[in-house]
Amino acid sequence: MTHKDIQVNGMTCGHCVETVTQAVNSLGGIRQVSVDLDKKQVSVDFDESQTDSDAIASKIIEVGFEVVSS
Ligand SMILES: [Cu+2]
Repeated sequence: MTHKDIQVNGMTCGHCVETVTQAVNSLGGIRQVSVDLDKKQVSVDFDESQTDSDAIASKIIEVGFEVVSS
């Protein structure tokens, strides 16, 4: 299991949190997703044999947010 904290710009409310959480959860191999709106941080636990941080970042970008660092 790998843990990754990803900095994401553009999340402003609970709806954004829900959108990002659902998008990341739609990928295979995701174990847990939590979003800290104040820190603009998306924390993900995932199985590195099924996905990677690039795929997660791409998914977040796909639903309309900016990944600052992953
Ligand atoms: Cu929002």
